[in-house]
Amino acid sequence: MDDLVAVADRFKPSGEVVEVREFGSGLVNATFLVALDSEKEKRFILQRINTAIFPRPERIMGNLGVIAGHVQGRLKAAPPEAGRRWEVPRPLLTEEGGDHWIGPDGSFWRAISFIEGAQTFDTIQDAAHAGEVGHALGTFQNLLSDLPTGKLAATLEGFHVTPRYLAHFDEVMAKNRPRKSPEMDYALKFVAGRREGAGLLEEARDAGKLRLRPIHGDPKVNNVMMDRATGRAVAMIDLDTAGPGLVHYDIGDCLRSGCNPLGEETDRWEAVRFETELCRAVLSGYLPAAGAFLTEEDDEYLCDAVRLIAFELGLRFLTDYLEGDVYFKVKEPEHNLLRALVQFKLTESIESQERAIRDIVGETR
Ligand code: GN1
Ligand code: MG
Repeated sequence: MDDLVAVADRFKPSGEVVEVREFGSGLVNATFLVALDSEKEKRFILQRINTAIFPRPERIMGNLGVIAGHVQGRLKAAPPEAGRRWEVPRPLLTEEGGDHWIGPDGSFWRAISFIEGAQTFDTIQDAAHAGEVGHALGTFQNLLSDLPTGKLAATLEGFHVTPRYLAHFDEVMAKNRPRKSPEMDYALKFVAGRREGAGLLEEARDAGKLRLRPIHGDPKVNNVMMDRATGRAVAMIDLDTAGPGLVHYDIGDCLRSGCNPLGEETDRWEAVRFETELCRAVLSGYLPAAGAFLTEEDDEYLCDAVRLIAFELGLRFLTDYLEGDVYFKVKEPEHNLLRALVQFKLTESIESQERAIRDIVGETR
């Protein structure tokens, strides 16, 4: 703990560090909430970036600076409508003026401002919450829609390119023989039956039908901060994967997360369902906030995107389970297998309701 206080001390905006405690439910980085005895900034977020996963963490910080600057400019020119606020996490600087600090052991630390008066939820609460989650993603993308993608760096090369995850799964399978169980059997059959079509979004991009834009990369429910008083979305946090990408990755991820009321950590995987009424709510919040940049061709791929991103996340969890949990943090040995089953059940539910989802996309546009 003393060490953490010393690290936090390097970033403190004012006052003394009174407490550092673990915070949030992220699966990759180590996150802490730092409390200060200060009148000004009372707390901030301190994180140790997992450099085994993010090999170029300085790119994350570069993007964060570019995004914060751009969005602040846009908000100055056109503030949010009455009754709403919109905030962007800001990087805090060290005394030397750097946006990160590298520890003697090579660990990469950064600090970001805390958004006061707001909270996150790990699972979707109701349709109003779903609408706000959609609104948050649309607002985020809209505020960056005039930022040239060249200004943002890729922090994880090919992050949502599903065929890459299939190739990695094959490599891992070639080296490991999974223990037999009905669940593993289901999971392996599930993947085998969905190899075709995994490259749909990439093919559409290569054919010039979809193009790269600034995206968030990880817009799941608990990355949207909700105002405690008004219940409205106030910020998208965790910008580590923000960069150039297809907006479809974002919409797909937001829907796979926002339309699964049991949440991605449930142990009732067989009961997992994609709720189309929540899908309607997310899209009804998303589309007006996103504004004019979506084309008809974009619409065409929205339904495929949600199916693909749910499948991709399941495949990532399954691969990590087979590889010995080298990527996602786990609380128990079968955790990643269970997470994979949740996403596969969700994918199945999306597949079986494709017609209804396509209709909702049409109706909410
Ligand atoms: C990881 O670490 P966290 O919780 O922000 C992952 C996302 C997954 C998510 C699933 C860099 O995000 O892609 O959708 O877990 N982030 C990375 O909860 O791989
Ligand atoms: Mg994340």
